[in-house]
Amino acid sequence: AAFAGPALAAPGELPRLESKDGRHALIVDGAPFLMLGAQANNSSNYPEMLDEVWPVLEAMHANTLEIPIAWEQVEPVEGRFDFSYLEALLEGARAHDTRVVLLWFGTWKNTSPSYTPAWVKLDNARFPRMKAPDGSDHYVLSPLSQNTLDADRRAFVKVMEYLRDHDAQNTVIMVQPENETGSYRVPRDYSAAANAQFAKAIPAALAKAEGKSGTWEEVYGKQAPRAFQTWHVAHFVNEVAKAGKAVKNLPMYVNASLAGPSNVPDPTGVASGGPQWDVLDIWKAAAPDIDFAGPDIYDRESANIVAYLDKYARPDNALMVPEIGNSIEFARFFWPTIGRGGIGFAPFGMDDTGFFNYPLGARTLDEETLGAFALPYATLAPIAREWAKIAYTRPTWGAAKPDDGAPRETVLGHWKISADWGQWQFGEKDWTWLPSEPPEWAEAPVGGVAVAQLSKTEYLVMGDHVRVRFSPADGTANGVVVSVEEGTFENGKWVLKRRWNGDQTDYGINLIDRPQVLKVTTGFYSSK
Ligand code: N0T
Repeated sequence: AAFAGPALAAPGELPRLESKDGRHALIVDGAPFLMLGAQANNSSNYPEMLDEVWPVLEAMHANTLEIPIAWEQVEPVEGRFDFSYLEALLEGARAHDTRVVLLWFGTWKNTSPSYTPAWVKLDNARFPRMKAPDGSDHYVLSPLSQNTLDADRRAFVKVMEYLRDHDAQNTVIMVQPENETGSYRVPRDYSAAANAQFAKAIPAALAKAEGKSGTWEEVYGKQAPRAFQTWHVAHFVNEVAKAGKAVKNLPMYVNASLAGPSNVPDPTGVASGGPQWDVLDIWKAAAPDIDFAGPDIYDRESANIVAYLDKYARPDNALMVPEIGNSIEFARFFWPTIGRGGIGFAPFGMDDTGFFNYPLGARTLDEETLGAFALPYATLAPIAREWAKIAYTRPTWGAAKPDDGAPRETVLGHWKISADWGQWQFGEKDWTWLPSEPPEWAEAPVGGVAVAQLSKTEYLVMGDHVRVRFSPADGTANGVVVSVEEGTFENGKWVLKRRWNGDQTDYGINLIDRPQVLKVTTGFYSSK
C-alpha cells in the first residue's frame, strides 16, 4: 500500500502528576516533563492571533504555551458549542511542536464574570452575583449558585470531550479551571442563603482537615468570611474539574492572585476565595480533584518572590509558576523555581499582539527582555526531560541574585555550594592591585543558579550571571574539585563536550551569558 502520510497519533499515556517522597513530577508521554512555559495575553485566544504567539515561544525556547479558552467563545448561545478556536490551537501547537496548557476562563477570570457568555452575564436571576453586606449586588458571581455551577460545568465538560475526541496525542497536557478566583473588596457572599450557611458549623471534611470544629467564626475568627468564601469557591471549582477529569483525566491546577507574602490579613484586601498560600489547606480539603495550586507572581521584591516559591513548594503541592511578570528582573527566578523541584514556569504576556501589562510586567518585549527568558530556557531545553527526572529523585537547589546582591549558599552532600553575583569571570573582587570596574551585569537584576546532586560526588550545575564555588562542607582541607565538564545528556547518558580548567575554573565556575550545562565531580584526596 502507498504510504499514506503520518497516521493519527496513537492514543498516548495520559499526562499526570506523580508525587513521591515529597517531590513531584509532571509525567507527559510516560516520563517526567519540565514545562518551559509562556503565557499568551488574555485576548490572544482567537485563531488569527496565534501567528503572533508561536514566534515568541520559539524565540524563547519554550516548550509549552499557556493560553485561554473562554466560555463566551465556546458557548455564545446556550447549548450551542463552537470549537473552531480549539481546533486551530491544537493544529498550530502540533505544527510548532509545542504543548498546551488550557486556561478555562469561565465563571471567574481575575474574580470577574467578564468571560462568561452574554446569556450568563445578563441573567442575574438565574446566575446571581454575590451580595455585599448592604444588600447591593457585588460584581462577582456567587460560588453558591447551583445554576452557575451547572452551566459552567456543562461547557467545561464539552471542552474536555473535544480534547478526548480530538487530542489523542495529548497536545494539551494540563488544564487550569477558572483563573484567579475569589472576590475583591467583599470577602464573601452576603446573600440570605449564604448568611444561613455561614451561621452553621463548618463542613465535616474541613473540620477533619483542620482538626477543629464549630461555626465559621468559631474556627476562623476574623478570617471567617474569607475561609467561607474559599471553601465554596474551591468546592465549585472542584466540581467543574472533577466532571472534566471524568471525561479526560488531565492534571488540573488553580492559580492565585497573591496578596503580599504576609497575605494582608484584611480579607477585603485580597482575592478572597482564591488559593493564596495561607488558605491552601482549605483548598486541599474542598478540592481533592485539583492537583495543585500555583502563585501568579508580579511582586518585584526578591525576598517576596522566594517566599512565595517556598510557600507553594510543599510535599502535598507541586511547585509550578503559572504566571510571572515578563520583565527582565523576573527571569532569574526560573533558577530557584527549578531548584525547588518546580515542574514549570511561565512568564505572562509572551506574544506579539502589542499589549503589555506594565507595571506588572515589561513595558515592551524587546530583544533584551526576550533574551533574559530565552537564556535559561535554552540551557534547559536540550536536557529538560533529564532534568525533570533528576529533580524528581535527587536533591536540588537553586538561587537567584537577591535585590541586595548578597551571595547565596547551600550544602548538598559533603559540599558547600555558593553563588556570588556581579563578578568578572577572572580574578577576585578584593584584588586592589589590579584596577577594574565591576562588569555591566553587577548592577543588573540578573543572576541565578540551579544545582542537582547526581551522586555522592557529582553535581549538575547551570545558571547565568553567577560565580559558583564548591568547598568541603565541614571545612576538610583535602576536598578538591576533580573535574568540571561541559556537556549534555543524550539518551539519558552524559556526553562530554569539553573540560573546563585553568582560567575557566581558577576563580570559581563563572556562568554568564550562554547556555552551558556542567557536571562537577568532587573528591577527597588521601595521603595514605
Ligand atoms: C493576571 C494577569 C492577567 C492593584 C495580569 C494579575 C492574568 C491574570 N492578574 O496581567 O490578567 O489573566 O491571572 C492580577 C494582579 C492585580 C494587581 C492589581 C494591583
